[in-house]
Amino acid sequence: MRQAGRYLAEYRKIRAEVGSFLDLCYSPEHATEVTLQPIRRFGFDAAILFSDILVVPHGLGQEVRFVEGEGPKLSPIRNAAEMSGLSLTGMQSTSGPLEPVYEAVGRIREALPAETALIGFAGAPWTVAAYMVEGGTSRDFHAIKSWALTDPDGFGQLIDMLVAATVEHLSRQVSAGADAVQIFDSHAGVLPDGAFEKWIIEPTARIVAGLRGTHPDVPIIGFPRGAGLRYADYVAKTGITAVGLDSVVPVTWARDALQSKLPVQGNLDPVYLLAGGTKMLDAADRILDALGDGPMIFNLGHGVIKETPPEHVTALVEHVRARTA
Ligand code: 1CP
Repeated sequence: MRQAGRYLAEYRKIRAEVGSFLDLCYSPEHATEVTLQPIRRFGFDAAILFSDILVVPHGLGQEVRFVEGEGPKLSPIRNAAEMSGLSLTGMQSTSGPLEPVYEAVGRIREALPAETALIGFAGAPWTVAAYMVEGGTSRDFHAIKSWALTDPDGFGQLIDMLVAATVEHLSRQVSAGADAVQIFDSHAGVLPDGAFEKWIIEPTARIVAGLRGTHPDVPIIGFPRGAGLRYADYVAKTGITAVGLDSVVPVTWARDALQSKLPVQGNLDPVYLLAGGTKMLDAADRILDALGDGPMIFNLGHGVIKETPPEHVTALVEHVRARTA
């Protein structure tokens, strides 16, 4: 969960040298370096590719910028007619705009120790569409929800395009050396009941099936953040290999309803990592007490907060390693 990033001085140094965030994502040399930094410092079991979910809209032809201190800015697409500037051609070509990302994957796999897994990733269609339709980060998701709930056929065209682009994007990462992939549906929790199946579960199931067509055995981790009780349906119907738990899912429920079926990942609230000390270690213990006897990947429930002292990460890793040795 954002193991690379601004909480690390070595990241800030590279970021300042390269300039813009997207330039960093598209520089194989520098993206490789910042992916390896947390592995060198903390010795995690897996690295996650340094990239962003918004390279896909960029690959489809939408204007994407990252404004310092404000986050992503996109030229919003609010109806099917406004999709005319988008095309799958770049994503499907072997000389498209995302080639530097796949080159980085190959370089990272080569540089990592054999026992360290490399995780590739993409945003799920709903979450990526949220940025494409809202034009950036949103608080209430009114624009995308209005389009999806009132014009499902038109909105479905955008989702269909994102399903195809995501299968391509993940498949290329696996071909280049990713050992597993994660599908981030960070905004899955904002849909009303009834729409979750159509815009979260179905597109994810199609991506899983599509990726299994080219890479039958690659582990696929799904992360439907905020899904609540609908986690159970998501696990039953998407075909994912493992599921990422957000920080609000009760761990004993997750153990009984989910971990009995597949490995779970999560779910320490990043605020504990920011706080450090015994509060952090106690919170980690509660997760390990509930989930430690079944298949699990210890992780955060969301991204590392930028003010987090790196020493807290070191202390957490030592604690979890000692308990699971
Ligand atoms: O200026 C900087 O250096 C940018 C901060 C940053 C970083 C480090 C952004 C901007 N993206 C990233 C990298 C990133 N993004 C990774 C890298 C790998 C790692 O974990 O080390 C990953 C997996 C993502 C995925 C991502 N991007 C998600 C899904 C996961 C999540 O956090 O929910 C989302 C929603 C984004 C969009 C995004 N990227 C960046 C920003 C500021 C945002 C908007 C976030 C929001 O709307 O709140």
